[in-house]
Amino acid sequence: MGAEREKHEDYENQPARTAESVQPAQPLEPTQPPEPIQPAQPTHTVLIASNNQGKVSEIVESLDLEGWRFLSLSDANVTELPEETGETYEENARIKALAAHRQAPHSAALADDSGLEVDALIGAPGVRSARYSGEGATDAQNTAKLLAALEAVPAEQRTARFVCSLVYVDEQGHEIVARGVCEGRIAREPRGDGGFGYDPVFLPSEIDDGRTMAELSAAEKNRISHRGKALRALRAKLASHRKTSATLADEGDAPTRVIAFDLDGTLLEGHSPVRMVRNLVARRIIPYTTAAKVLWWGVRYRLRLPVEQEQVREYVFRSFSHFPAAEADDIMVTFYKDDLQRRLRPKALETIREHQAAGDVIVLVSASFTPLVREVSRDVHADWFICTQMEIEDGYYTGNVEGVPPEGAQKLVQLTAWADEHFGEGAWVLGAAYGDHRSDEPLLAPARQPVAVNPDTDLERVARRRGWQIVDWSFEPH
Ligand code: ITT
Repeated sequence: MGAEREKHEDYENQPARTAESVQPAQPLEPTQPPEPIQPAQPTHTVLIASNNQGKVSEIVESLDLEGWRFLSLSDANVTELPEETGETYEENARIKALAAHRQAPHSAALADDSGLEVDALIGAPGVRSARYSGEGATDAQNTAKLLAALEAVPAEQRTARFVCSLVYVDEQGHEIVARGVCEGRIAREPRGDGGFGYDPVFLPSEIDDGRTMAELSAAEKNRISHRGKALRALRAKLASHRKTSATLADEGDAPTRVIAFDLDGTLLEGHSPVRMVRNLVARRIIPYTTAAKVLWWGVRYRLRLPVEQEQVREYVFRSFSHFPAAEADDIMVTFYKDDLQRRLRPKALETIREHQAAGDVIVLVSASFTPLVREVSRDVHADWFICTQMEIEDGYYTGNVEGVPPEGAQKLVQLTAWADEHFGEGAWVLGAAYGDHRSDEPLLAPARQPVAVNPDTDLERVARRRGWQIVDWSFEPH
């Protein structure tokens, strides 16, 4: 762990590797001729959010991506993961990945949640697999309980499957999810000492020679296992995000069409930070004095009087400074579900679906905050989002912004940087851009199809002068 991984261009066709074959990259000899210039590949540090050493080694062996290095929880000084309160593997994996990401915000995080589902036990132990025979249970105790529960169950009814969900969260909080399933049956007694967990009693259907999962080599398990499948799906998704211009040019692809959507007043009926403050006041999370300042800010924004975006951020996030960032994020997600989710404009959703059907890449570009924009992005199945990231120190929001917030001309700057990195300079076009506010003009101007959505008077004037499309997406949320 912690070592730079070897480079591989073709993620899908790599040979299976063993733990011994993983070597730190060797420094170049000074006498070697210079390498031809390659498109820059960023180095990513990925924190594996798991205390299960069996999982960690399987993940590190399978996920050897170019320019990546892996850290364990102890490498990153992350002492504990939160309770797994989700009802699905994906929810639990997200809880672990986000918690690790918050404690080490400069790294990406990857979490696995997995389990064994036995048909004769109506899907048990499922998400409770690690705790089947109680908190802190050992693999041997869990396996013994399982065999006892199935004692009277005949061979043909001992069908089961391992399921794995992976949640990967990158440095900016963007999420990629992947899943894998491995079908099999439960043996009568444990055999083999490879793998971990329920492997000694699991007879995988894909290698039907009587061996349990614990009797397979690491490479055999990786080929058929739920985790191996989920990791391959994740690698493919990661690879498609990292396609370079060289690859696109080689394939002779048409340029990728990127479609940019602003959030507040465009996708959403309303302004998310202002609505959130109202909600937080009603829930007594922030004081009335702060609320008054933010609401006054909102009035000035609507009246197009000069406003300082950073003021509203500071008001909101200073109120959060006495909660751990994880709790503050949960508060924001609850607000999204209670309020913002039903304010997503149906016409916006329909437009996104049309672009998706045409194979376009959807990117949300919003000055609103990560937990809110991430939820919208998930709901509309956007390919990416760019938003304001607030600084976290020692697990608490400081009220300062991390980096530069995407507002005004920065929306286009950050979208261009992202698309150049992912598709290659010159290999993508801004197919369409949707915005509502005069500050969205720099984002809309270079788009092949600029669309002013319920624009304010300034943007409407520009749109009329330049012949941009103007649409009315307003609706009454209930
Ligand atoms: P982390 O949460 O720290 O990652 P954990 O072991 O608690 O580790 P889970 O909550 O995801 O992880 O529980 C998964 C349990 O499912 C695991 O402890 C095993 O009992 C079982 N399991 C998952 N994958 C398995 C595999 O490949 N082979 C055998 N058992 C597995």
